[in-house]
Amino acid sequence: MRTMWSSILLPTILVGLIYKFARVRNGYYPVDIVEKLRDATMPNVTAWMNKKIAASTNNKCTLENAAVRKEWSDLTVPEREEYTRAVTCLTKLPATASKIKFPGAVSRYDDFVAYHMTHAAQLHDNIHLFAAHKYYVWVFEQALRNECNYTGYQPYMNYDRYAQDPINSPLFNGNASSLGGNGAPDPTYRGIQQAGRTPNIIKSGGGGGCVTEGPFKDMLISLGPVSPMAKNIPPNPLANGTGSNPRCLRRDVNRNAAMGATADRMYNLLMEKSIDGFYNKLLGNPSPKNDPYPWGIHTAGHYIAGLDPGGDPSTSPGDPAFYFHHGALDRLWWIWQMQDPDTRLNAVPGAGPMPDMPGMNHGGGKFRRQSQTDPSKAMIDLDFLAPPIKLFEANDQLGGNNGLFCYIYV
Ligand SMILES: *[C@@H]1O[C@H](CO)[C@@H](O)[C@H](O)[C@H]1NC(C)=O
Ligand SMILES: *[C@@H]1O[C@H](CO)[C@@H](O)[C@H](O)[C@H]1NC(C)=O
Ligand SMILES: *[C@@H]1O[C@H](CO)[C@@H](O)[C@H](O)[C@H]1NC(C)=O
Ligand SMILES: *[C@@H]1O[C@H](CO)[C@@H](O)[C@H](O)[C@H]1NC(C)=O
Ligand SMILES: [Cu+2]
Repeated sequence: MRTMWSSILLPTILVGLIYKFARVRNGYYPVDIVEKLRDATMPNVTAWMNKKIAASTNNKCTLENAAVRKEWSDLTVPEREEYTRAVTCLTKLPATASKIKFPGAVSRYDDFVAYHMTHAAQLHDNIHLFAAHKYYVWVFEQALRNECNYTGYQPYMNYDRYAQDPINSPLFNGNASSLGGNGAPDPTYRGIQQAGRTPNIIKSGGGGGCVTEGPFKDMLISLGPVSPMAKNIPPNPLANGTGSNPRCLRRDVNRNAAMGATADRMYNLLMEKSIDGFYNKLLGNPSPKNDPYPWGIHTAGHYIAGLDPGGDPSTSPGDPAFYFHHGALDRLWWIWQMQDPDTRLNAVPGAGPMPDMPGMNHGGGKFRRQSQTDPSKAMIDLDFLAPPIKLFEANDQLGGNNGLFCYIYV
């Protein structure tokens, strides 16, 4: 059956794929081992999609009509500027979050920070880390497109392209088509402690103060901090961090962090056979030995542009770089899943009882208890950002959520 469908559908799929693969790669960067693996995985993706189409479970999503999320440097300069303009637009639209619960939420952009800062524990538990962030980034992408007329899709960062010299990269060189530059030097900022690792600190990259260049130099940070990463960040007037605390975007663009996410490390992660292995290695558990940058890719990616709010686990989406990092993790998860979609699509890390997203009344208590033993019953609750969906809907970016999820990474 599968072979028959493959051969029947091949011509149309090929037309689609040729179109998709006609991506403009930035020739400055050599093709890396993860890009090669992704390309080598595409026939498996095609075969799997053909099977879904044959079974009518693709919800109208095909490789031809899928959105394409691209790497930042592969976008043209006008495309990069369109993206940062759309983000700035969200920072100018009014917040929809409750003024009582989040008096410091000023803008539509802040809505996402407000949600993340109050759901950080659940967003990052073993069952939700991948799927809830997938949904969250997708909802952000929808806001850019639907509320700010952005015509592209959420870009991701290929850490490997920037690891050696992030400050002079198209992502953080501070020019008009970057995400802004490093923060001004703050000698009081020493870096991020990494308990239990050797070395046990991601040393400062020399920044730490306000971002002074690029499209986000005037960005108003208001929510937080919850876990201040440096001494000179003013405390929030409310204990829970939701009060109004207007201040600048502070950054430490950091090579020491970025070097923990090079292509060899990503590839090594992708070679993990089990979802637990993939999850633990992503988080750097156990800490790699004899590695000068033993952070794990999740931590490395957050501290490429750490500080305030980028380095604060609760309010990190307040730095636009967050969406590039979580897009990148989503891409790695997808490449990992697609090595063997039949068994990996709905693989969920963590054996035994699973946590669930508290404060979630949508399914009722009974529903919640079931989800603790059966991940197929678990939900993702984005509260005021978007309707709740089943966890497994977000595991599938090619047809999940009634086909609303339909995108690939190139
Ligand atoms: C934060 O604390 C303030 C003051 O106690 C409270 O009014 C507000 O509802 C809290 N916000 C959240 C999201 O819990
Ligand atoms: C988006 O485009 C529509 C239609 O042209 C326009 O009415 C609206 O003001 C635009 N929104 C923004 C935020 O620019
Ligand atoms: C900003 O940097 C990028 C990447 O190096 C470059 O392509 C672009 O032309 C620069 N833009 C300006 C205005 O200097
Ligand atoms: C493609 O799928 C086959 C069969 O599941 C698997 O053995 C192979 O490793 C996959 N290749 C890639 C590059 O994902
Ligand atoms: Cu998060």
